[in-house]
Amino acid sequence: MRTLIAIPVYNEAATVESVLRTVRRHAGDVLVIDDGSTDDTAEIINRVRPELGLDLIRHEANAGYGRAMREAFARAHRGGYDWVITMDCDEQHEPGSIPAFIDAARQDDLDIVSGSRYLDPRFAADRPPEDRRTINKALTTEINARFGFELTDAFCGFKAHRVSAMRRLRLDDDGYAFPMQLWAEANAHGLRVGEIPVRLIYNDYNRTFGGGLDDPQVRLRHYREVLDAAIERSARLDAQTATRTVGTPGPCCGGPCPSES
Ligand SMILES: Nc1nc2c(ncn2[C@@H]2O[C@H](COP(=O)(O)OP(=O)(O)OP(=O)(O)O)[C@@H](O)[C@H]2O)c(=O)[nH]1
Ligand SMILES: [Mg+2]
Repeated sequence: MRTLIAIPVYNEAATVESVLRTVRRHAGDVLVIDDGSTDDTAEIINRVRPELGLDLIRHEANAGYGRAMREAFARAHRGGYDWVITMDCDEQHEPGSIPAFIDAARQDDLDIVSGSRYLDPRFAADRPPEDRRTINKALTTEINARFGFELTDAFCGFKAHRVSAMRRLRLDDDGYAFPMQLWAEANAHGLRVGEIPVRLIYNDYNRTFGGGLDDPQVRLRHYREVLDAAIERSARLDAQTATRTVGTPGPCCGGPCPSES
């Protein structure tokens, strides 16, 4: 089972070196997606890259978290990896949990192993800002209600993804709402999703999303819009496929084919 670790990075000069050094202790193949950072992130990555043997995708201009995820899936596919584990670079995800994701993936009964900061109260090291918790709870409840999932954390960026399953999904969101599209497409393609507990770490209460998403109402509305659009699109595409199938005579089952009646 070949696994790639993929880390999206945007302005993480304070933590990028320690995260990459620690990850390297738990993983062989590491991809960094440096997305037009404007602080010292790029210089730091360039300095440690030869020693740590990192694979790198760099954008001159910021393209977004979702874009980075999609590029990680594509690079994992091209590299012939079976699984790609994504994790953040702000020290909210412990590299020491990577073996737990690999073990869960190795069970071979899931397509997405999602970290959850709310699955096991013993893992609740810190308290997230109220707006983060409220929005997470609201959307996680909605996603479970609509897809029949039993998630406890729909927003954790620490996940293991089966590369072949990701290939089947129609993903095109570039921003922070990417997880909404991922869950909708996972449902539409019947993927098996599950969770493992990860530590809830909150070390910087001044972090921002930017792009107007720091207003919780705006952010909630945006996530819902992306979720609704993904659900509506897959329903539309499924309907088109169904119509096409009805239109085209299928393999003859020996009985009178509908098209001939
Ligand atoms: N490639 C890329 N990575 C990004 C972008 N925005 C954020 N990231 C990275 O994605 C990860 C998650 O971003 P965060 O801003 O921490 O998102 P979050 O954890 O939901 O929000 P916080 O609760 O504020 O930490 C971090 O490693 C960021 O550096 C982006 O535009 N492009
Ligand atoms: Mg974070």
